[in-house]
Amino acid sequence: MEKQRQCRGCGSILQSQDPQQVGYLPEHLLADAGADKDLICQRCYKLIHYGQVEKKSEAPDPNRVIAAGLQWAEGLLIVVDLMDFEASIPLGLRQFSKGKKTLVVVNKIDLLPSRTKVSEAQAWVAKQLAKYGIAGEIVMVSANSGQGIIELQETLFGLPQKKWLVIGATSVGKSTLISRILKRENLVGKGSPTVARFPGTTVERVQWELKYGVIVSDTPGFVPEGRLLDQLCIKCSQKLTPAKEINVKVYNLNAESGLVVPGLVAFRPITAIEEMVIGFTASDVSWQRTKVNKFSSWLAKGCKHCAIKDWKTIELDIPQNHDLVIHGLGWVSARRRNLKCEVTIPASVNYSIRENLIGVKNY
Ligand SMILES: Nc1nc2c(ncn2[C@@H]2O[C@H](COP(=O)(O)OP(=O)(O)OP(=O)(O)O)[C@@H](O)[C@H]2O)c(=O)[nH]1
Ligand SMILES: [Mg+2]
Ligand SMILES: [Zn+2]
Ligand SMILES: [Zn+2]
Repeated sequence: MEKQRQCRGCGSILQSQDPQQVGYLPEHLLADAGADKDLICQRCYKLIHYGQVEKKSEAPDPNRVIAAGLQWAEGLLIVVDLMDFEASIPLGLRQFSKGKKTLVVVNKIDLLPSRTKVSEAQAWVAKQLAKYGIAGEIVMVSANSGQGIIELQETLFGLPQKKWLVIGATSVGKSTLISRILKRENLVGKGSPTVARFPGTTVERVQWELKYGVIVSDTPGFVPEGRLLDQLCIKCSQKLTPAKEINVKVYNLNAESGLVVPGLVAFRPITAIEEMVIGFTASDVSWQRTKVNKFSSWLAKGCKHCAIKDWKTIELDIPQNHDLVIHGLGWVSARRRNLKCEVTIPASVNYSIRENLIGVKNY
């Protein structure tokens, strides 16, 4: 039987039968390529050269691919997204990481407002991880800017484990991280993992050999339960993936005025007095201040492709200096005192209340 060949960008098994499925490459390109040539599928080609694909393709079950990777690995690089922390925590991994060396790589620190110190965010992460029962050395990085990557490489090269599985939720930046390491090692000649601003880019496991026999393996991200980002069309999920420093805005709200992200969420304090609220979102979306009686018309203004039909409205107390996080969207923060509020979100989306990531800390 002819050996199956893999796309070097996303790991898909190359095929010439179905353009709708991952790994498609027209027959003449696949048949004519020399056996040692690195190939990339049509979807990766479009992503790399035009930064775009129109539709999500059908892909293998990421959990099956991750499970096979766990059998192979000696060490785990668990990647989490600092800007979508709760949603990207791999709770299911706790049982698999036993007996394996684990590094928790906290990515996207370049998106922190410039006033927030990385050391302060790291202390916050340590406290949160302890709550979730996740152990492992924490390394704060930005795969995009390269911050923290030298430290990560030095840690990796100093350890006896050689087989490292890079693992985490979709879109946390696993492929960008590997790509950044390959660049630093001058290994880009061998191609690099495909990166895209929407979830589900990597579809099979792809391995890269670094110095000292260290192998890093890219994996497809697991899809977190209740994260808005995964439930939207490609265009909308691109908007919710922050590219630049996150949006931070202060609002004074009362019982008649609240905040919306059109088509996605509405938030209002239930209070007699004026409240100061800080809203955080990705660079390309923002909370908008509006009258509470306009909420339903704003919520109806969603994208046609991912129009949301089922909503839930929840009454909550946000303690002072805590955030209400809408998974995969952003958060609002109560500053002056505890805040009683009401939030309307898609029925399938989760939320969390946590200590401030950005701002006042009482450690
Ligand atoms: N600002 C910023 N964006 C990042 C960083 N790392 C990755 N990204 C962006 O996050 C998005 C997803 O990156 P990928 O590397 O494709 O993420 P992944 O974890 O491999 O995703 P899947 O393959 O879908 O599981 C892209 O838009 C990246 O540019 C970072 O350090 N900072
Ligand atoms: Mg990837
Ligand atoms: Zn590909
Ligand atoms: Zn949409």
